[in-house]
Amino acid sequence: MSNILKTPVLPYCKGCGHDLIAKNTARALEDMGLKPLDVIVVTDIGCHGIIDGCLNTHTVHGLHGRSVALGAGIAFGLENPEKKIIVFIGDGGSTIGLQHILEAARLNLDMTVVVHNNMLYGMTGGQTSGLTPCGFRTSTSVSGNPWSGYDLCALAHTSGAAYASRIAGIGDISSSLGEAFAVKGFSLIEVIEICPGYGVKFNPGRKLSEIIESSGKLPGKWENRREQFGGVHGSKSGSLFEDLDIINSEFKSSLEKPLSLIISGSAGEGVQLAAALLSAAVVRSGLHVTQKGSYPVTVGVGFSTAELIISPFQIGYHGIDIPDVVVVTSGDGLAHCRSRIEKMAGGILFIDSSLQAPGTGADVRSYDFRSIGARAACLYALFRFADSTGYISKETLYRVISDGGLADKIPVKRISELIDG
Ligand SMILES: Cc1ncc(C[n+]2csc(CCOP(=O)(O)OP(=O)(O)O)c2C)c(N)n1
Ligand SMILES: [Mg+2]
Repeated sequence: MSNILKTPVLPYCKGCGHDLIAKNTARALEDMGLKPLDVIVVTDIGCHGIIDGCLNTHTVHGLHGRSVALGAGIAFGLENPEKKIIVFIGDGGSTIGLQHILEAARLNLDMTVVVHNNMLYGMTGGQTSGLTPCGFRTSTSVSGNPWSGYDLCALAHTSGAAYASRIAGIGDISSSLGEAFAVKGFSLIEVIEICPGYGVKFNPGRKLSEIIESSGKLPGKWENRREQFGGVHGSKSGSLFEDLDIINSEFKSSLEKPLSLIISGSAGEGVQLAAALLSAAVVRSGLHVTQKGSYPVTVGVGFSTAELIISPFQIGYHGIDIPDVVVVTSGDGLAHCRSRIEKMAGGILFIDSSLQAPGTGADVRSYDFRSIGARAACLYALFRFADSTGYISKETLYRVISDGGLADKIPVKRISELIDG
């Protein structure tokens, strides 16, 4: 009795090649001395996929066509190179998710894909798949498939698979499976079968060997001598936060409740940079902040808007409906947030003096922000915000600029003259 399989009676139709593959897979793994938990089987959607419940191995059931991508993810993350990753997939799934196979082959990830090629979509009623041979009858090609199927082994081989083989699903295939399992790197083994439910019914009297012969996709083995992907096994990238500088809070703020701030100007005029500098100053002041940028996909033209929530408390949601404060430095910026400015019943609107402020309940404060030059207008406006609200000190902003090495690039002196007179 197999220790890989929970039961000798598998839930397949009588005569199904999937049964042969499952039993021979178990035999091959046992011959290799692998214990059930040394093996991770990822199955796809389809008749072959119902094997999960019969396996003592680790199992993951994927979405249709995506099981190779799941297997690839496991290969990338797995720290123990002794574990064996096997993906079970049908002819339907392997052509629906063909690119996942080609990518895993191209990277030569350490895994084996077993393609259960019964030449049609078995589970859903016998429809034609991308591997159905020319002339083979299915429920959707009643007079025979007019096209030939992909040569999956050739595709895997030319994509870089260390090993690809095609065999007929007849007799003891455990040594062929074992050969594929033993490969270090990406191996694919395509097992050709006839679905006893639909293949036999639609193609009476045809023999598997004759179908294989006339398909032109003959059994064979194709190898590439290459190293398995070097990045695999234990070389996971660290936390993305590890590389970030810790910002210490060394200044104080008088802000007692959350404040929502929209900064809106034109692309290329430093809106996002100014918002990032203000955010850093906010953190230095012992507060929390979220920053969200929005701009057209063509990033070089049109508006550029940053939305900030500044709060003495942790922020659970970064969306802003009606803002407390809006800073507008250009016509593009005004057009983008005009409707929200109009909805403001209070708060403050800082707006460039070249622009006509919309009707709003906000306190409108107009300054010639652009006099300092378009690229620094937004930052100058944020100094005005800091100066008139007092939530963030100007000192904190100056410190963020100089610590960021930006003192030469930003007209700090001119800003200071304009603000402090
Ligand atoms: C994304 C998605 N598309 C379609 C289906 C419907 N569906 C379920 S099984 C199947 C066919 C499976 O055929 P194959 O991969 O050849 O496996 P077999 O049943 O023949 O073993 C399809 C199309 C699905 N479950 N999910
Ligand atoms: Mg199939």
